[in-house]
Amino acid sequence: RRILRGFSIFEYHSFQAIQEYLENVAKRHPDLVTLQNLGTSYQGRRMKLVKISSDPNANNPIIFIDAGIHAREWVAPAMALYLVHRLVNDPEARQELDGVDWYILPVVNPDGYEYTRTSRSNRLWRKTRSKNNLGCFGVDGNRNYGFKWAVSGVSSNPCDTETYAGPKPFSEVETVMVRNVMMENRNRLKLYVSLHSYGQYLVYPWGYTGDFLPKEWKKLDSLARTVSDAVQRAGGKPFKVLSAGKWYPAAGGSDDFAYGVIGVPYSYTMELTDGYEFLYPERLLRVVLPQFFEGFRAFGAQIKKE
Ligand code: ING
Ligand code: ZN
Repeated sequence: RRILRGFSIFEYHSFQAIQEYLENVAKRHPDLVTLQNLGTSYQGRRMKLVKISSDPNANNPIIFIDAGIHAREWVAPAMALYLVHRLVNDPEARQELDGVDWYILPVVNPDGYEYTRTSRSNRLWRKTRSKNNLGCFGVDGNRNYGFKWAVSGVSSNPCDTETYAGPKPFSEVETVMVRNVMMENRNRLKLYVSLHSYGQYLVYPWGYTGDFLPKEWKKLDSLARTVSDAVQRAGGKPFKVLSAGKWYPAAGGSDDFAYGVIGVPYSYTMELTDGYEFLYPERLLRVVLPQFFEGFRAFGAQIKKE
């Protein structure tokens, strides 16, 4: 379905095209959508938080979704954008807005994202693009958050292309921006979901250890299963639900930070799609994105109930 002069929601887009789409949505729906400038990425790309609210003065609970902390996981920004599209344009989905505000940051790591788009050989880049002293580039944004930083599942080698945690917690401007969004809204933030790919996992804290679970793990587990069921009812694959650390321990993830430091009661990492690793075919987006949306409806329903 074509919207906004040739922009298809079921395609992968450049960071600039994504930004233009968001500007257009905000312009067409000023009553519903505002864009908050968060600052610029390492290479100077302007990052904007999409705030969708039918009543910005109501102090509603907030659901915060981010995507694209890992450059190569293209289906995650595509899902975040689709979420914006449905919440704004679908009259039935608009019901999900009553009583809940949705804050969406579709591309946390725009420098890395653009790097994966520019040449075939860079397609599987994961990290940011900040330069470090060894002449290597990038930090794993999902090892860079300041909770139990670097205690497990990380590399301390700046040239490691996968899990380098950075020289210190929040060394990356991009993770600082996400932290700022969480800090500024900590009282109203009830659900945080970080979108990744791949493997069809829906995991919750702790990520830094698999030895034990948070005290309230049953709440986290049960909502995740509700979401997975909703996706399955829509024809999608179910999610594997467990704590991130029981899958594989890794510290410095955004979901642990949201849960352990900010105190967000529901915090998840969602690994979208299965079967194509990081190269999820564009032609299948129109099949899976609507299925995943039903999962977000279930998330919204729970937060409304609380
Ligand atoms: N997986 C996440 C990663 O950052 C994760 C998920 C985080 C698992 C923390 C366990 C602990 O490794 C992907 N695909 O990036
Ligand atoms: Zn990832």
